[in-house]
Amino acid sequence: KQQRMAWWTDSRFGMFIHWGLYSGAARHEWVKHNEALSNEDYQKYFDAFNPDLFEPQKWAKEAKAAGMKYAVLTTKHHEGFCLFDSKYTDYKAPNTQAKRDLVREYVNAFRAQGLKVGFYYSLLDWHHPDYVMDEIHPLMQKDKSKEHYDKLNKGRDMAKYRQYMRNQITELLTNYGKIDILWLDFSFPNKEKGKGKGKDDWGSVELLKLIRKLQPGIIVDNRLNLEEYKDGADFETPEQVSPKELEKYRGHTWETCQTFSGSWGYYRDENTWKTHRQLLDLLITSVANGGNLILNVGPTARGEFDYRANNALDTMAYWMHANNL
Ligand code: FUL
Repeated sequence: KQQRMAWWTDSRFGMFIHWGLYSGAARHEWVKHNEALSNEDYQKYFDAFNPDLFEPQKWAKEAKAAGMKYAVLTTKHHEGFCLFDSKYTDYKAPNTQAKRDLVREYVNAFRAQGLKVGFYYSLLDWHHPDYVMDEIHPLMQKDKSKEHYDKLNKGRDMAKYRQYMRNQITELLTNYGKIDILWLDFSFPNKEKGKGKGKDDWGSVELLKLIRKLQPGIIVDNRLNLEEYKDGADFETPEQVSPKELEKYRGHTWETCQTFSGSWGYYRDENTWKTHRQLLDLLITSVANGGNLILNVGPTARGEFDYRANNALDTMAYWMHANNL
């Protein structure tokens, strides 16, 4: 395992990319849940999705200049929309005005810059017809009664959804060459506490076996929450923690994921952007405590980085350059 992790530990800095239909809503990647939008409400973001400014080569160059050594892209986020060409769904980029597999272009562009390539894949799926709804499903907010859930879930079958995930993960880990990281998101560790779904709902153990078989060198995050299973996770994922809290992770293998502002998806009107000083502080503190930082960019639905993201990345690039890093 140590050998498998060597490049990752050495890299220290990566780029997270959250991109999907929610980028068009431009107000948080959880918008479907937060506003309890139905599939019909949400359809307009699919119809309007047209990434005419998508140039992944630009993204890759910016990542490289900022000193990042790897990237992780949301191939499918909780909304269920796939940026890749999957045989198992119509809810995918090739069926939008994009008319093509955007994951493939990302992979090619980042590899061409010598960066390692990772995939984020959401276990949650707010679109799949077999996905059994629960309290973190978007429709829950309207009516919390058991009767309502039973009605919604009639005919839904998690076994079929598990098969769908296995099929899609097989596609992702077969059709794009060597994939360096798989970032699965997310499972609740204590399902008994009554929240969300746990390892049996996802078929986590089986899923992980499949992943390791298809890509023996791949590095997998810890969000399957398989504590009892030794090979269950390669790194911990402290999310949006303060630089001070990072001290707690010393001695562990970890990557802190952080946003420029409060959300992961593009949120046009959000004004809580971290200062460049704060971003550098996060990077320095992560490295000083023996961990990685994966900094997130939420591109617009047209496929470009917001000017505030570009400015921040430029500052990081300048700082790297000034320090001969
Ligand atoms: C969380 C997700 O719910 C967020 O939307 C985001 O993807 C973050 C990295 O992980 O669990």
